[in-house]
Amino acid sequence: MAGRRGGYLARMGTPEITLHRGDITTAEVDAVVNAANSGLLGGGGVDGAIHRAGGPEILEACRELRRTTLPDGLPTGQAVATTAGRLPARWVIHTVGPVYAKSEDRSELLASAYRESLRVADEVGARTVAFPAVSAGVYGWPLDDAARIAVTTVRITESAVREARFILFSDQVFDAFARAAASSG
Ligand code: AR6
Repeated sequence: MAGRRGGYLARMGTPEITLHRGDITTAEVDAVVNAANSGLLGGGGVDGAIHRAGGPEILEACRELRRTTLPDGLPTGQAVATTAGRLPARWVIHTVGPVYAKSEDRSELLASAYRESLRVADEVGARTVAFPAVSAGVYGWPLDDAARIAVTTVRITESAVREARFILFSDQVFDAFARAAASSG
Protein backbone atom coordinates (compact mmCIF):
# COMPACT_ATOMS: atom_id res chain seq x y z
CA MET A 1 0.00 0.00 0.00
CA ALA A 2 1.21 3.54 -0.62
CA GLY A 3 0.15 7.02 0.46
CA ARG A 4 0.67 10.12 -1.62
CA ARG A 5 2.48 12.94 0.10
CA GLY A 6 4.20 15.95 -1.41
CA GLY A 7 4.02 14.55 -4.91
CA TYR A 8 5.71 11.25 -4.22
CA LEU A 9 4.48 7.92 -3.02
CA ALA A 10 5.47 7.07 0.54
CA ARG A 11 5.98 3.42 1.35
CA MET A 12 3.40 2.19 3.84
CA GLY A 13 4.09 -0.50 6.40
CA THR A 14 4.03 -0.79 10.16
CA PRO A 15 6.43 1.31 12.26
CA GLU A 16 9.46 -0.19 13.91
CA ILE A 17 9.08 0.26 17.67
CA THR A 18 12.03 1.42 19.75
CA LEU A 19 12.05 2.08 23.50
CA HIS A 20 14.11 4.77 25.20
CA ARG A 21 14.33 6.10 28.72
CA GLY A 22 14.36 9.91 28.83
CA ASP A 23 12.78 13.27 28.18
CA ILE A 24 10.70 13.52 25.02
CA THR A 25 11.35 17.25 24.61
CA THR A 26 14.94 16.59 23.53
CA ALA A 27 14.04 13.90 20.98
CA GLU A 28 15.56 14.33 17.54
CA VAL A 29 12.63 13.10 15.52
CA ASP A 30 10.28 14.57 12.93
CA ALA A 31 7.33 14.71 15.31
CA VAL A 32 6.77 14.50 19.06
CA VAL A 33 3.39 13.32 20.35
CA ASN A 34 1.94 15.29 23.25
CA ALA A 35 -0.42 13.71 25.82
CA ALA A 36 -2.64 16.79 25.89
CA ASN A 37 -6.15 17.49 27.13
CA SER A 38 -9.15 18.49 25.01
CA GLY A 39 -8.66 22.18 25.71
CA LEU A 40 -5.24 22.11 24.01
CA LEU A 41 -4.04 25.07 26.04
CA GLY A 42 -1.41 23.28 28.10
CA GLY A 43 -1.32 21.43 31.40
CA GLY A 44 1.07 19.46 33.57
CA GLY A 45 3.11 16.32 32.88
CA VAL A 46 4.53 15.86 29.42
CA ASP A 47 2.17 18.55 28.08
CA GLY A 48 3.66 21.17 30.39
CA ALA A 49 7.19 20.02 29.55
CA ILE A 50 6.57 20.28 25.79
CA HIS A 51 5.09 23.78 26.04
CA ARG A 52 7.90 24.96 28.33
CA ALA A 53 10.67 23.60 26.12
CA GLY A 54 9.02 24.45 22.79
CA GLY A 55 8.08 28.01 23.73
CA PRO A 56 5.04 30.20 23.07
CA GLU A 57 4.71 29.38 19.36
CA ILE A 58 3.11 26.03 20.23
CA LEU A 59 0.50 27.62 22.50
CA GLU A 60 -0.22 30.26 19.87
CA ALA A 61 -0.80 27.51 17.26
CA CYS A 62 -3.13 25.70 19.69
CA ARG A 63 -5.07 28.91 20.35
CA GLU A 64 -5.44 29.36 16.59
CA LEU A 65 -6.88 25.84 16.30
CA ARG A 66 -9.40 26.70 19.05
CA ARG A 67 -10.33 29.89 17.19
CA THR A 68 -10.79 28.08 13.87
CA THR A 69 -11.20 24.32 13.33
CA LEU A 70 -11.54 23.13 16.95
CA PRO A 71 -13.72 25.65 18.85
CA ASP A 72 -14.84 22.94 21.28
CA GLY A 73 -11.38 21.46 21.63
CA LEU A 74 -9.90 18.15 20.50
CA PRO A 75 -12.08 15.12 21.29
CA THR A 76 -10.60 12.19 23.22
CA GLY A 77 -8.89 9.69 20.90
CA GLN A 78 -8.15 12.25 18.17
CA ALA A 79 -4.94 14.05 17.17
CA VAL A 80 -3.85 17.30 15.57
CA ALA A 81 -0.46 18.71 14.52
CA THR A 82 1.12 22.08 15.24
CA THR A 83 4.57 23.58 14.95
CA ALA A 84 7.11 22.27 17.48
CA GLY A 85 8.44 25.78 18.17
CA ARG A 86 11.96 25.54 19.58
CA LEU A 87 11.96 21.74 20.01
CA PRO A 88 14.38 19.77 17.81
CA ALA A 89 11.31 18.12 16.23
CA ARG A 90 9.41 19.78 13.40
CA TRP A 91 5.89 19.07 14.61
CA VAL A 92 4.05 18.39 17.83
CA ILE A 93 1.15 16.01 17.37
CA HIS A 94 -1.30 16.67 20.20
CA THR A 95 -3.49 13.77 21.15
CA VAL A 96 -5.95 13.29 23.99
CA GLY A 97 -5.94 9.96 25.77
CA PRO A 98 -8.91 8.89 27.90
CA VAL A 99 -9.00 9.27 31.66
CA TYR A 100 -8.87 5.76 33.13
CA ALA A 101 -12.18 4.51 34.53
CA LYS A 102 -12.81 1.24 36.35
CA SER A 103 -16.50 1.40 35.50
CA GLU A 104 -16.05 1.59 31.73
CA ASP A 105 -13.64 0.10 29.20
CA ARG A 106 -12.07 3.04 27.36
CA SER A 107 -9.26 0.99 25.77
CA GLU A 108 -10.51 1.69 22.27
CA LEU A 109 -10.11 5.42 22.85
CA LEU A 110 -6.53 4.91 24.02
CA ALA A 111 -5.77 2.79 20.94
CA SER A 112 -7.39 5.49 18.82
CA ALA A 113 -5.07 8.17 20.27
CA TYR A 114 -2.07 6.20 18.96
CA ARG A 115 -3.67 5.36 15.59
CA GLU A 116 -4.80 8.94 15.00
CA SER A 117 -1.34 10.26 15.94
CA LEU A 118 0.18 8.02 13.27
CA ARG A 119 -2.45 9.13 10.75
CA VAL A 120 -1.63 12.79 11.44
CA ALA A 121 2.09 11.95 11.20
CA ASP A 122 1.40 10.60 7.71
CA GLU A 123 -0.52 13.77 6.85
CA VAL A 124 2.44 16.00 7.69
CA GLY A 125 4.99 13.57 6.25
CA ALA A 126 6.74 12.63 9.52
CA ARG A 127 8.82 9.45 9.31
CA THR A 128 10.15 9.33 12.88
CA VAL A 129 7.73 9.93 15.74
CA ALA A 130 8.35 10.03 19.50
CA PHE A 131 5.53 8.94 21.82
CA PRO A 132 5.10 9.30 25.59
CA ALA A 133 3.02 6.85 27.61
CA VAL A 134 -0.34 8.48 26.84
CA SER A 135 -2.88 8.38 29.73
CA ALA A 136 -0.37 6.67 32.04
CA GLY A 137 0.27 9.75 34.22
CA VAL A 138 -2.37 12.18 35.49
CA TYR A 139 -5.07 10.25 33.60
CA GLY A 140 -4.36 7.22 35.78
CA TRP A 141 -4.20 4.32 33.32
CA PRO A 142 -2.60 1.23 34.91
CA LEU A 143 0.91 1.07 33.55
CA ASP A 144 1.10 -2.47 32.19
CA ASP A 145 -2.22 -2.10 30.40
CA ALA A 146 -1.31 1.34 29.00
CA ALA A 147 1.96 -0.12 27.70
CA ARG A 148 0.22 -3.15 26.17
CA ILE A 149 -2.34 -1.01 24.32
CA ALA A 150 0.37 1.40 23.12
CA VAL A 151 2.71 -1.28 21.80
CA THR A 152 0.10 -3.56 20.24
CA THR A 153 -1.72 -0.67 18.54
CA VAL A 154 1.35 0.96 17.03
CA ARG A 155 2.73 -2.39 15.95
CA ILE A 156 -0.25 -3.13 13.69
CA THR A 157 -1.10 0.35 12.39
CA GLU A 158 -0.38 0.89 8.69
CA SER A 159 1.58 4.09 8.25
CA ALA A 160 4.51 5.62 6.39
CA VAL A 161 6.16 6.26 9.78
CA ARG A 162 9.37 4.21 9.90
CA GLU A 163 10.16 4.52 13.60
CA ALA A 164 7.81 4.92 16.55
CA ARG A 165 10.13 5.84 19.41
CA PHE A 166 8.56 5.47 22.84
CA ILE A 167 10.36 7.83 25.20
CA LEU A 168 9.61 6.78 28.75
CA PHE A 169 10.20 9.09 31.65
CA SER A 170 11.00 6.62 34.44
CA ASP A 171 12.48 3.15 34.84
CA GLN A 172 9.09 1.89 35.97
CA VAL A 173 7.37 3.05 32.77
CA PHE A 174 10.27 1.86 30.63
CA ASP A 175 10.12 -1.61 32.21
CA ALA A 176 6.37 -1.86 31.59
CA PHE A 177 6.90 -1.03 27.91
CA ALA A 178 9.78 -3.49 27.66
CA ARG A 179 7.54 -6.26 29.04
CA ALA A 180 4.74 -5.29 26.66
CA ALA A 181 7.09 -5.25 23.67
CA ALA A 182 8.52 -8.65 24.62
CA SER A 183 5.13 -10.28 25.03
CA SER A 184 3.57 -8.81 21.89
CA GLY A 185 6.38 -10.35 19.82
N1 AR6 B 1 9.11 13.16 28.51
C1 AR6 B 1 8.53 11.94 28.43
N2 AR6 B 1 7.54 11.53 29.24
C2 AR6 B 1 7.13 12.40 30.19
C3 AR6 B 1 7.68 13.69 30.36
C4 AR6 B 1 8.71 14.06 29.46
N3 AR6 B 1 9.30 15.26 29.53
N4 AR6 B 1 7.04 14.30 31.39
C5 AR6 B 1 6.13 13.41 31.87
N5 AR6 B 1 6.19 12.26 31.16
P1 AR6 B 1 0.92 12.75 31.70
P2 AR6 B 1 -1.70 11.80 30.75
C6 AR6 B 1 5.42 11.01 31.30
O1 AR6 B 1 0.37 12.99 33.06
O2 AR6 B 1 -1.74 10.73 31.79
C7 AR6 B 1 -1.57 16.93 31.46
O3 AR6 B 1 -1.84 17.88 32.46
C8 AR6 B 1 4.75 10.72 32.61
O4 AR6 B 1 5.69 10.25 33.55
O5 AR6 B 1 1.82 13.78 31.12
O6 AR6 B 1 -2.11 11.44 29.35
C9 AR6 B 1 -2.41 17.18 30.21
O7 AR6 B 1 -2.64 18.55 29.97
C10 AR6 B 1 3.78 9.61 32.18
O8 AR6 B 1 4.45 8.36 32.11
O9 AR6 B 1 -0.26 12.51 30.60
C11 AR6 B 1 -3.67 16.43 30.51
O10 AR6 B 1 -4.56 17.23 31.28
C12 AR6 B 1 3.40 10.02 30.75
O11 AR6 B 1 4.36 11.02 30.37
C13 AR6 B 1 -3.21 15.26 31.33
O12 AR6 B 1 -1.97 15.66 31.93
C14 AR6 B 1 2.01 10.61 30.61
O13 AR6 B 1 1.69 11.37 31.77
C15 AR6 B 1 -2.94 14.05 30.47
O14 AR6 B 1 -2.63 12.96 31.28
